[in-house]
Amino acid sequence: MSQKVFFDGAFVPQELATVSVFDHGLLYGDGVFEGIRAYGGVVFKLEEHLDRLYASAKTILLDIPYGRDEMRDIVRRTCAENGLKDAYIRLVVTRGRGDLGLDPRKCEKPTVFVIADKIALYPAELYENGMSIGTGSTRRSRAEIINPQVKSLNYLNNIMAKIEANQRGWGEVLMLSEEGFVAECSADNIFMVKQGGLVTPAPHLGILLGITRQTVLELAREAGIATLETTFTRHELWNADEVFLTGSGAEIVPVIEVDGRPIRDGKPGPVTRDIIRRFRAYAPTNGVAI
Ligand code: PXG
Repeated sequence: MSQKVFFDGAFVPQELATVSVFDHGLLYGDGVFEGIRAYGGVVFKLEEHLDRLYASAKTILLDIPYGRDEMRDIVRRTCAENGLKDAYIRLVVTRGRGDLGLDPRKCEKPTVFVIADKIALYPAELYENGMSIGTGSTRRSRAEIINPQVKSLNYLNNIMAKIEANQRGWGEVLMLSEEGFVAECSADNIFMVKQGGLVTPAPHLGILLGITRQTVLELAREAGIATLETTFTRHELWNADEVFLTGSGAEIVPVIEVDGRPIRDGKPGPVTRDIIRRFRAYAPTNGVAI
């Protein structure tokens, strides 16, 4: 059965969900998106994803043609139309069809589409055994260039870094801030464990404020695990007790090696395992029912 995609106001078979070659999302990466998961019939943290979507759109002066209630409903219905209870949802709003100049005023109306599908980003084995990562030479851009807090369609910065990971055989790539501090990975936030507490780069370091990151910080605090958002270098990361990544697609992935340095004994650690366990128990209970 063909998958149904919400595309500009209707559910259409995926073959018919096609964007114009004049769409500025395609021509210029002019648009915003969200990657969301559903667990057991609950769209995880949908309100938080909608907050971020509308905030990203506001910053780039893009008027989303649906109100929040409509958008919430569209996401739920896209899962329902495809009979999905566990899903990976991609919500995209582009500037829409314009002419060949980059002026957004030429675009008639934003294009909106929502896809609900299944993905397993990484093999199950990786969550057990951990991942090796390394630092890319591509830095995260500062807010005045392309603001990492805006989840825009302009991902070339991250893709350039991901290409380095592919070339070097790393599962993910660490990206530093312009000043050389640990920032985040191409599609995930990063945490380290020091003396039993969690440490993660502070928002000002040029990171996307991940919803999984925020969830992990909250789960840790509830469990009495100390948390700190701060500035640190790779020296501190290489010498951490544990390292893990967080993201809607990746969920929580243990990291066992960074830049050829094994993290402690090179095996996923107990705090990471505990956080994964807490996250898996929490996720299906927190969000909006399909
Ligand atoms: N940093 C960046 C740069 C991201 O793109 C995250 C952190 C994690 O944020 P959330 O809110 O998901 O915890 C992201 C996530 C994917 C995928 O398939 C994920 C993202 C973008 C593209 C693909 O996992 N964003």
